[in-house]
Amino acid sequence: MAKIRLTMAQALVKALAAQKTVIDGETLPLFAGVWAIFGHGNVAGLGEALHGARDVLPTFRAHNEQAMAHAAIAFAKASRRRRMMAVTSSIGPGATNMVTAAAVAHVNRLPLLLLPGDVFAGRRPDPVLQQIEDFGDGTVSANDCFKPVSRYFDRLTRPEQLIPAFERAMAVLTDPTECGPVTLCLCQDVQAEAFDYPEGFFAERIWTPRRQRPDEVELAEAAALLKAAKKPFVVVGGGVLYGEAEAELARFCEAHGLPAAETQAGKSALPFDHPLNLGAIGVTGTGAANAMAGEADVVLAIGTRLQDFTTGSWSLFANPACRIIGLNVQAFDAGKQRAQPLVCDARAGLAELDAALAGHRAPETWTTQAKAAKAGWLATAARYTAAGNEALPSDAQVLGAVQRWSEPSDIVVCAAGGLPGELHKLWQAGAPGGYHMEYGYSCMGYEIAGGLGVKMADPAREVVIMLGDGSYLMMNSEIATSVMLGLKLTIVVLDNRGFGCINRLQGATGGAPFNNLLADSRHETLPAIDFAAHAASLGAVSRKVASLAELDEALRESRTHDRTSVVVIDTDPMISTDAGGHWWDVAVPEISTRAQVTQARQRYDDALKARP
Ligand SMILES: Cc1ncc(C[n+]2csc(CCOP(=O)(O)OP(=O)(O)O)c2C)c(N)n1
Ligand SMILES: [Mg+2]
Repeated sequence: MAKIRLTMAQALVKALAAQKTVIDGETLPLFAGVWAIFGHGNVAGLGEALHGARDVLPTFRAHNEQAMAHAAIAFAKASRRRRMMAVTSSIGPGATNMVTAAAVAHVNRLPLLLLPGDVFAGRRPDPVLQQIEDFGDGTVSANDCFKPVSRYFDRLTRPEQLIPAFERAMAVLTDPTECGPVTLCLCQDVQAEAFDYPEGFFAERIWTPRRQRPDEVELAEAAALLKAAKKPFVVVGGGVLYGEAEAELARFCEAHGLPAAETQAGKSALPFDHPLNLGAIGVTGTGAANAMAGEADVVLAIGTRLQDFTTGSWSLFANPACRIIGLNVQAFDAGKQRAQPLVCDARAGLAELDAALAGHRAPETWTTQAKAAKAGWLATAARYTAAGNEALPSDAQVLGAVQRWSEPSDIVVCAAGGLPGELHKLWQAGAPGGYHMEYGYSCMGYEIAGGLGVKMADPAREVVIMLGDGSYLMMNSEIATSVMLGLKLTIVVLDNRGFGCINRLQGATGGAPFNNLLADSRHETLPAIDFAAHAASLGAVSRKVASLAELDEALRESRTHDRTSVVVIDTDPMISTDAGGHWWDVAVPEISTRAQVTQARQRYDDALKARP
């Protein structure tokens, strides 16, 4: 076979550009681009290669490696794992800056190709600048930190290793079951070394998502459980969106009279006003969903990891007879908590389960009960999101204002703080994908960079980022990148002057107000941070508003801007929506000199005893 002589970095870039996918009949590059911050570990090798390929594989520059990876992760999530991005850093600090983001992708099962530079394979100049030097192991570099947070990890110490490493990387990135971060560490000297690569390595390859069909026995068992159920219930996870199964899900629930509730990742799969959609489930769930989940005797959990927020730390499904059916592409998830596994793709699995149920319907009383519970919850929720006259609005009231202004095609983005709980309970998501919540790792600082990635995936939709002052301060630099790239974001900052949700959690576990709100933290001067001035300095249009009425006006204005706009509003740190929700297992000290802690421990022990 003909050979093409290239450096390893040139070959990698050429191979990346050759990967394609077909979406709605259009052939698109699988990799929409490469985020890059250069240093000595990647500028000469990979930097040269990316420059040569910039017309077929765009390179984007940002300000923080973690943020670049957040943007790439959000791009993949908003693209429903059908497209992805790569991120490259230098060695040392640039590389380890991406470790947290690798964990975000790992938890959320999202494809992300990380390309950190690495030390010299030839070790000639050791220790090179930023090389950590392990005293006992010559093969270790800082990049070994990626191993536990990568689904596939490799270090390229010879240029020809790229061929098998790339194959394995692609297999993981495109496999719905294995999907997650892949780290290819690129030794600096090896990036620059030339090799005769076979021409076929660069052949165009079209990736189509695999739709695994269910096993016959598992399907029969699952159908039997559902047919026998008196109170069947569906939990809708992110796998429904990744499987592009939202239409099948709606049909399935309607055909069999099944009430459903959504996890953070599954929200927006069913229309919020679908009569069988009871909204959020779990710790941040609606009263309606949680009441029904508490009675359910069979729970069909579709495409969910069943993390503690979904299961109320395994106290939510309180019916002693309750059985779970785990419909999941990944056997690891499908069998959790002694579930009846149904290992398959959501769309393929729902179609076959539908056929196996042969028109069977849940008891009419159960479905009717669900519809009534939903109506009751909507009335309750409306009280929390209505505008009031308080000096400081609650997060829910700000959410209400954003909701009333939003359009069905808008995408709301969030990740950490008190807002994820409020949004999960109260936000009425528009079109599928209109609710983008990173709540697998709930990583503060994901929001703005993530919003940028969402906008790149779906430029026609308005992206609205809601975040707290804490998340904003942790990572805001990509506001400047959004302005530079002409990618408009609307950012609403809820400033409650500290880590409001953790302060409330501290109080609930008996703790003294300590080290969460700025006022309760060691200080000489209480900070008065001007977020609007800060955002303006990064190039955004910005405005601080003094009331919900002014917020309405600022939001209306923001829709007319073509530049990123930031609206800041002060909120009450002490209030959150107390309706709905469920117990969450947060361990309280057994011994304390504080009476409040001892009392909280008593409540905790009682809750542990009450668990099913
Ligand atoms: C990177 C990271 N560090 C710490 C946490 C733990 N944590 C969760 S929410 C939170 C406070 C967030 O503050 P803010 O963004 O102001 O939101 P608020 O709680 O005030 O609504 C903290 C510290 C986290 N989720 N992510
Ligand atoms: Mg805050």
